[in-house]
Amino acid sequence: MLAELDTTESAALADLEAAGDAAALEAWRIEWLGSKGRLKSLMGRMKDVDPGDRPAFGQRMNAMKKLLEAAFAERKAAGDAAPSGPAIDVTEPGIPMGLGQRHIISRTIAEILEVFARMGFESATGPEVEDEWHNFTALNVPESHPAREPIDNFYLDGGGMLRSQTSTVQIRVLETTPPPVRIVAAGRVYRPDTHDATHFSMFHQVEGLWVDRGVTMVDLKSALLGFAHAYFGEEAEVRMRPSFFPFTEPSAEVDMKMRIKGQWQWVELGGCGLVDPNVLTAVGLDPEEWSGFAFGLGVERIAMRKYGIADIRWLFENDARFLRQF
Ligand code: FA5
Repeated sequence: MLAELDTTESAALADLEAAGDAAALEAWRIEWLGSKGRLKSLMGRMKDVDPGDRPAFGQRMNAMKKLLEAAFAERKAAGDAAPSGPAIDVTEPGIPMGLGQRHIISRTIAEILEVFARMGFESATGPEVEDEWHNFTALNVPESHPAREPIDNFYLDGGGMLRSQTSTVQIRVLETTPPPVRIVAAGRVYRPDTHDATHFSMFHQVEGLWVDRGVTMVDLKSALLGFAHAYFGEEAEVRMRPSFFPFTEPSAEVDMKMRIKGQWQWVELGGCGLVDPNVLTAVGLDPEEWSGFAFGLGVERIAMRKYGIADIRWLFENDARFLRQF
């Protein structure tokens, strides 16, 4: 008889487990714990039990009743917390997974590097956390130069700085690679500029450097023109305006004529020039033997012109609706 109670208890628990909703739970309570339920009728069989076994039977029945009541209370509490009905409708269509894509700036960089690769420029990189030697001193920017002012740079506690230009890579490459070198280096640079439609405090530049024997302004202009034609179309033009950079002599601003909303306009893209003899000397090269050109272009400006983006800030707001267009 006691063994039979074990089987009954297991059956009751299995039934409780199978009760799938509130109505089934209530039906289970009535069937097992109700006033005319199965536990009550089992108690009624006490008279059939040997008088000596009755205390043990009574104790077992009480234990089973407590257990089933506790199990029921637990299930009911869980059911009250959960929403009624099945938790998920497996027949509903799922949420479509959007396919990601490269950011427009990453794509623009890849496109620019590819054009220069076809002109024989290898891709080089340098660190974004730099020292003042690579960002300024070796680039012929003296200690007293205003470009080194703390207000115009992100200096780091404990020394070093976030590079303010990719010209650092010119030095890094020339320090480790004997000429001739012909490289392009793309990457992030940082300046505490106030954000507006054309300025951001983090942006990207593409640096170009060719050091060889007998490199002239003609080579510089034809490399930039070659890029402009390949990237913006055969009608694109390049113009140089005299300018000043400590690390090039002569120096120029480079403009490209581009079609913007159907109108051809001159757009400034960056700086360029022939590598200053002091820079060659700083990296241990003889300026009588070697010469070179360098340029540094703003990637955002190129992307904005190419894709008709009016405000640089839109590029970095991470609004997928905007970025998905490109
Ligand atoms: C330079 O950074 C020089 N290193 C370029 C150079 C390289 C000259 C090699 C000679 C030889 P500049 O500060 O003008 O130059 O910046 C170059 C380009 O970066 C600008 O023409 C512009 O396109 C872009 N740029 C500069 N500041 C910002 C900014 N805050 N936000 C977005 N683009 C910027």
